[in-house]
Amino acid sequence: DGQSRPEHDGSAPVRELDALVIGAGVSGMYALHRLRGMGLSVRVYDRAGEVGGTWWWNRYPGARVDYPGGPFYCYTFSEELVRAWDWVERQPDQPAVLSYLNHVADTFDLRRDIQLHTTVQSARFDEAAQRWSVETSDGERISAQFLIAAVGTLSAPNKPDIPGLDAFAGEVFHTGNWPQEEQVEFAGKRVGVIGTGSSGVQVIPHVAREADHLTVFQRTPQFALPARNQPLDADLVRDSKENWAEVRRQIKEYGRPLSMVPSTRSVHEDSEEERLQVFEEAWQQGGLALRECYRDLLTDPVANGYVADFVRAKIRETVTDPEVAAKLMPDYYFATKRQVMDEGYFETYNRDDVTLVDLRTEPIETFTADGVRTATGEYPLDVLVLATGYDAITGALRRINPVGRDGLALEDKWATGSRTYLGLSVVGFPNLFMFHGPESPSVMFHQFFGTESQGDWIATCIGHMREHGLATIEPVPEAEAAWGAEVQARANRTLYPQTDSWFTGANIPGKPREFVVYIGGPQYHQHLHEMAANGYDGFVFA
Ligand code: N01
Repeated sequence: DGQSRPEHDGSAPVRELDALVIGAGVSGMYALHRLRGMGLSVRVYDRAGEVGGTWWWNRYPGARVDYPGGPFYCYTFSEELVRAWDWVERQPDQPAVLSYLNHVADTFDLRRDIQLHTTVQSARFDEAAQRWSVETSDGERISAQFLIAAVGTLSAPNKPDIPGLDAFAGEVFHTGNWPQEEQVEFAGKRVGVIGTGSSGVQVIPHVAREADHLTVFQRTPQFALPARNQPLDADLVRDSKENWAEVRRQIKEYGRPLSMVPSTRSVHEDSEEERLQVFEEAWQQGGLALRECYRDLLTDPVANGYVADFVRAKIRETVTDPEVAAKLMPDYYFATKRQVMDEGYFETYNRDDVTLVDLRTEPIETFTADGVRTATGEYPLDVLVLATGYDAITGALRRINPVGRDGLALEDKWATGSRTYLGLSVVGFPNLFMFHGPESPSVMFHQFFGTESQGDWIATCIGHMREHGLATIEPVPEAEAAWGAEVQARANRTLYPQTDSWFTGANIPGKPREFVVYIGGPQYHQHLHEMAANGYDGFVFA
């Protein structure tokens, strides 16, 4: 714990900390463990009722790790921790991941420095003190040398601005803000789901099985792939535990274990017959196999067209009513939105009690007290599920809106683009560090390893500053500009920026259109640590 000192004006005492961490999810917990281990006073604040971040909030039925993360969806830094935990499924469900994160909190005795049910309301850099001044929802004031944003990439829910939504008299739930205590009952009810991204595609089959009637309101049809979850192979689990150092090395070098590294073959090396065979095998294998069975599916429009046609044919085969199947045909570049995985999603549309509304041809006009009115129909509803996603990557920190030097608010700094240096730091915001910030590999790299790599970098940097008696660190504008250009150049070698998605900010009206993820994760992490070893090129200390 940091020490508190009373203010001269008689107001509440200010808590003094070396580092204040916002968020008690995967990154915030690692930051606490790592920095406290160096002897720093650290405290974590989270508005949630428990640790776990996204895995605490996303309790909707069907929520699970949706790619075959298997025994590798976990922290990698401690072999003891790896050995102490047994994963059961290739794609662990939300309760399993949340239990694991609670186990981590207990193992490393993290809870005593985590303050739950507490929102960080404001953060301002005090130039005279060279420290961050922070206020929380319970009126506490904190002065910290370092402000560490572990706020999550998909944690600021997007509630769409649909006319009349507030007039709807039924229950409304967002998948990312699911009730914690009560069980949501769908039985005997008419339920609407808006959104067919990863969350919608996971929740829809569950709701369909329970509800009296389900209406899905779809704006963009999806290239969902079969997840094909299964129990974990005992040999794989044993081998990975026994050889964890090697597993970790592979994750560091390739972003994943070698057995899961994408093919280096081009689609153009194969005949049509061979290609279809490769696609079919990958489809049967499930998970990300189809996206990764050739190296050029995400860079070459022709290659992408082949696999897109293959998936569209699979959807047509699965959905019995051709008119419904036609509405489900995706028409963006395959896999350029975050890949959606499904467990019986398309089959759900063969049920008599499920209706698909295509919002492109039949837009919502308004919500009423009883349901939805579209251009051509009325859909009475008792319950509405918003699976409408997030103000991703930048939204959570922008909502806190830290104020840096010269009164510069982050919202203004990022009004035309989320400029950062290395996705970790921002010009004008000394001693602010971000986990998985914009322009870092964030959601396109092993989440836990990425956290550890950034957390280790932050810890080393703070150690360096203490050793040399330095009060602040901040990137220089040239480094920030060059990094932004590098991130965009890498993205532009792929088809990703050509699709409207949360990767590009296109899902939030008014958000700057830019590709906010650094593609090329392993190189990022190498670069990060080499740069530190070479004297923190691009930063100034004071
Ligand atoms: O959100 P999304 P999500 N009117 O933004 C639609 C991770 N995740 O919560 O595509 C009508 O992908 C929107 O339509 P469109 C994963 O990284 C992981 O599903 O913008 N519709 C879209 O269909 C994922 O990518 C797991 O045209 C509106 C949907 O809502 C990320 O979280 C599970 C609308 C939003 O899809 C976000 O996924 C779940 C409007 N006004 C999520 N506004 C794992 O299992 C939005 N939509 C690990």
